[in-house]
Amino acid sequence: MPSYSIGTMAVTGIHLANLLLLVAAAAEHVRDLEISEGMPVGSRIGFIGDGTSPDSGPPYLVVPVGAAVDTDLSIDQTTGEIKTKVSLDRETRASYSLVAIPMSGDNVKVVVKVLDENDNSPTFPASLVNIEFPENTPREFKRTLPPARDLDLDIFNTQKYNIASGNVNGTFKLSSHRERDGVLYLDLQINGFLDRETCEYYSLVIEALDGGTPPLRGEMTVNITIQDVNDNPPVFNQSRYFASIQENSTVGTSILQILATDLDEGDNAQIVYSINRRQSDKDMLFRIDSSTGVIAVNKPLDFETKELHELVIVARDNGLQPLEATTFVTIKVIDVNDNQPTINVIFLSDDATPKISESAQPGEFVARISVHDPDSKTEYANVNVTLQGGDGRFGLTTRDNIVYLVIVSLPLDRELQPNYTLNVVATDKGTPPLHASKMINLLVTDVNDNSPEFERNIYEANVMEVSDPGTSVVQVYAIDKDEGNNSVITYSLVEPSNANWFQIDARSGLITTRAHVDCETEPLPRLTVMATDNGFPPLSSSATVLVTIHDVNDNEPIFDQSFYNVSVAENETEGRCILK
Ligand SMILES: *[C@@H]1O[C@H](CO)[C@@H](O)[C@H](O)[C@H]1NC(C)=O
Ligand SMILES: *[C@@H]1O[C@H](CO)[C@@H](O)[C@H](O)[C@H]1NC(C)=O
Ligand SMILES: *[C@@H]1O[C@H](CO)[C@@H](O)[C@H](O)[C@H]1NC(C)=O
Ligand SMILES: *[C@@H]1O[C@H](CO)[C@@H](O)[C@H](O)[C@H]1NC(C)=O
Ligand SMILES: *[C@@H]1O[C@H](CO)[C@@H](O)[C@H](O)[C@H]1NC(C)=O
Ligand SMILES: *[C@@H]1O[C@H](CO)[C@@H](O)[C@H](O)[C@H]1NC(C)=O
Ligand SMILES: *[C@@H]1O[C@H](CO)[C@@H](O)[C@H](O)[C@H]1NC(C)=O
Ligand SMILES: CC(=O)N[C@H]1CO[C@H](CO)[C@@H](O)[C@@H]1O
Ligand SMILES: CC(=O)N[C@H]1CO[C@H](CO)[C@@H](O)[C@@H]1O
Repeated sequence: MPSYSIGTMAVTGIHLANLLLLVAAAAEHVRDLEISEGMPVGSRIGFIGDGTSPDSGPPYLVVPVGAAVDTDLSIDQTTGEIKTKVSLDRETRASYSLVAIPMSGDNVKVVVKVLDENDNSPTFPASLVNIEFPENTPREFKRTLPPARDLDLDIFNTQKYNIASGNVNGTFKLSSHRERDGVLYLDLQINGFLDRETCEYYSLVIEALDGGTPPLRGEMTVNITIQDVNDNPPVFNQSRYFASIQENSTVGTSILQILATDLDEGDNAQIVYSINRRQSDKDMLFRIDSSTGVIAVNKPLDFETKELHELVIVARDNGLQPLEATTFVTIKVIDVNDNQPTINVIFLSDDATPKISESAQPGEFVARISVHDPDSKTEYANVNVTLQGGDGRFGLTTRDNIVYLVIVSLPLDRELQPNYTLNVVATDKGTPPLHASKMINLLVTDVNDNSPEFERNIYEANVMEVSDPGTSVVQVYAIDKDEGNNSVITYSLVEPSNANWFQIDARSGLITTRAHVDCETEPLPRLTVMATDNGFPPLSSSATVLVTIHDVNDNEPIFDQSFYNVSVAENETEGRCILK
């Protein structure tokens, strides 16, 4: 047997191995001791001998079997008392083993078991966890959270989790289960509906409790961000929109702005406006700014073509699966007085030319006038028609204020006034009113209402009895105020009393002798000339021609001598009578 040495410090590796062999061979008793962890330094654990009281047998030679016996325990080799050298921590070392070899008797194997105390709280690996859920995440969906760990055992380990705060409306709940490794695993579960538009952020404080009395506690903040899902369609701020625009507005003029909003966020809330051309505004008279919603004139407008435009406007968000909304925009085009009334005149003469017979009776129709006002929907309405000119001889009549008739109101006389200038004026009721006028040059046509008129009622003429046939006597002249054939005059002689002495040229009115006149038969012949026009029926008038026929001297003149011989001196003065 080797010599004893006190304590274990001197025991070398070789010696220890030998001792262990010795211990193993000699061990007979086992002494189990217990002490709670965390007891103050110097607390008695027990005695080697019988565990509770000092021994008589020692001193012992103590041989540590496990580690840390020397540093954590103090062993009185005389009394066999074992005390704590430090405050023991089960979580660091749960048991100590040593072999005590007495001077005599059996070896005692001592095992000191450190009993667990609730000296550790449940602890989460991180104090803040950020997680995200899409807003349409279904109920009961689970997300595993990092579990809290507690180094203590059994009841002193983590026993449950609670949501300590932040669980608005009970939106979340927790579930947990313990695995074989003793860890209480934690799941966050959705208990209600996630709607980012109602609440986009939750901050939950989750506590973990162990089973101590009182329980120890650890906590963790879970920062939950609700991610947007395109679950809201755009919404217009009005169900209908109305606007009006002047028809002469230039291209590009803004008419109105519409607005749609989307409760979602990001692209899901970004709105693109468009005009549904399949259902409206196929002619592309309007355009809309896709981002601002401003509707503007795209092409020139015309009230007369279309007065009311109904646009179907679509607002679509920019989500991956876009949602859209539709609204209606009514645009009224305001009439601007840009169209003159047009005047249509139809003349009621036989050949539809502007003329009226001078024989027309008051009330007789001259022309039909209709006025078209393109600015007005109803064709001829709202137009005031007046007639100017015509010296009051013409008037307007209408039964329906749509068609007007120009009528003769006073008798006409072409010979006084052969034509009239009439002015038809149409005025519409626009502001300012527009005028349209039309000049009519109305010709008064002739009627054979005037007889030819001789310059004189009585013509006087002289004719020598000896005159040859064909000698001019006198020229008569008549005029006719009518025109055309109505004024073409034919002259004639009424069957004369002295047959065949005179004749008249039908065109010129020149009266000539036709034969030898004889003073002794009729010294003062009286002729009646007729002037007849070419009208239908013809009119005529007459005049009288008084002719004087002169007698001729029958005796021839006789000279008193048949030969006259007279002598004249050469220096005779001029002018002196030389012969009679
Ligand atoms: C909680 O519920 C109330 C009543 O239903 C509701 O008005 C409120 O918006 C909810 N809050 C959250 C954050 O869900
Ligand atoms: C929660 O998370 C969001 C982003 O996920 C972050 O902006 C916010 O600051 C966090 N809150 C806290 C208290 O950490
Ligand atoms: C449209 O017409 C009105 C009335 O004639 C006029 O006052 C206005 O200046 C016009 N506008 C344009 C853009 O031509
Ligand atoms: C709707 O939005 C448009 C454009 O911003 C605005 O002019 C209009 O006044 C809004 N309508 C209502 C009822 O708020
Ligand atoms: C037409 O105009 C005339 C002259 O200006 C006026 O006296 C008359 O009252 C008007 N008629 C209508 C129907 O406006
Ligand atoms: C209208 O009559 C006048 C005389 O009153 C005449 O000078 C003019 O030439 C005539 N115009 C037409 C077109 O007949
Ligand atoms: C005038 O009379 C002649 C002969 O009678 C006839 O041929 C002509 O057509 C007439 N002219 C008119 C304008 O009536
Ligand atoms: C022709 C003729 O008889 N002539 C005469 C005219 O008179 C002179 C004189 O008196 C005569 O000498 C002419 O013979
Ligand atoms: C008139 C006149 O002078 N007669 C004269 C002509 O000539 C002769 C002769 O010379 C005169 O005697 C006339 O007197």
